[in-house]
Amino acid sequence: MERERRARVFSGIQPSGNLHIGNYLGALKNWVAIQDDYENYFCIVDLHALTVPQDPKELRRKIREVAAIYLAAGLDPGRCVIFRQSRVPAHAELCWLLNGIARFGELSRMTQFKDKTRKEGTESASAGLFDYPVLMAADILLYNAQLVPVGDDQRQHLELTRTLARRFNHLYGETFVVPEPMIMKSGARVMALDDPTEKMSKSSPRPGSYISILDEPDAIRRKVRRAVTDSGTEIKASPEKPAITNLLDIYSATTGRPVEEIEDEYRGRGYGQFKQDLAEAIVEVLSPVRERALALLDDPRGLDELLERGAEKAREVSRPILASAQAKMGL
Ligand code: AQP
Repeated sequence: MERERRARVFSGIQPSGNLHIGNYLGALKNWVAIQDDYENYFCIVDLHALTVPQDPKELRRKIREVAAIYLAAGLDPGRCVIFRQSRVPAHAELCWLLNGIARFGELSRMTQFKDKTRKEGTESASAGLFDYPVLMAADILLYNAQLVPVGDDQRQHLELTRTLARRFNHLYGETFVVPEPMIMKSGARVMALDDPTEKMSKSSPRPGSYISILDEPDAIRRKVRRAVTDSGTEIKASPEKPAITNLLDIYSATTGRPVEEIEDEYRGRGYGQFKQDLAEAIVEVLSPVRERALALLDDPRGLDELLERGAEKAREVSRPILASAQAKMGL
């Protein structure tokens, strides 16, 4: 397939905490797998991270850490464009244009906003957190991406992106490609280890709720051992057993083995052995990523330069698309 004819892919991760196994299985692993099939733009969405308070020094450090994890997980800058969102001002500019057509009502229905404001209430939430999905729409539409590989948690945001693209095209004439989600079956929704009704989240204040990609092997073993389980001893996925279902899903996504096969293997055996084997499977996958990432972090300037090269390319590709939207709107 010629490079020009490949469909374009856009996706990103916020540098807002410790990247975890959910980000790996729901996003990164899939990005690596499709690298040769598409024209890929993988972004570190640092503007999105500002929608909740960040310590500036820590944010700077996290941005490099995410870049190192992208590379360590197997993204190849020769085959994809890796860059920081804030180094391409067109993201914020297109977000503002789309704010003119996005509706308060539709943003109010976004479950991520509701989840993230459940504890503190909406009064103190930033306007940015409310507007997060519009910036995400800008990220994607700015590259006329046809496909967006994301975890299941982002499905609703992607639907809004599609709505905004269609609305813009209808109001101002054909401008944006309406993107399709690309959601893999396995690993698409990894739940918290200490509460399987909650999504595993990197900004969680409870480190025991997630397995970080940079966790040491012993920390991984400890977290898996302490992961909550359901009543009974049967190792079987079912809606009544959300905790064991989550662990089975993680096992399956980590090893590539179907859930049923794993259930068969552990039939009649207790949680103890299952958890021990699951922990080893996770260590086997994450340890090499961790080691490569730590080595890459020894060269911060190299990481910065790589991100800057990516941003140059992203600016070049997105500039005419932003210009077209501006012109259509009368600017
Ligand atoms: N628990 C998850 N299971 C599967 N996929 C997940 N993703 C996130 N959590 C899970 C996928 O990772 C990508 C990056 O997500 P993000 O950083 O843009 O924001 P998020 O979805 O809000 O992720 P987190 O970890 O929950 O971060 P915080 O706590 O900072 O908000 C996306 O493709 C997402 O689907």
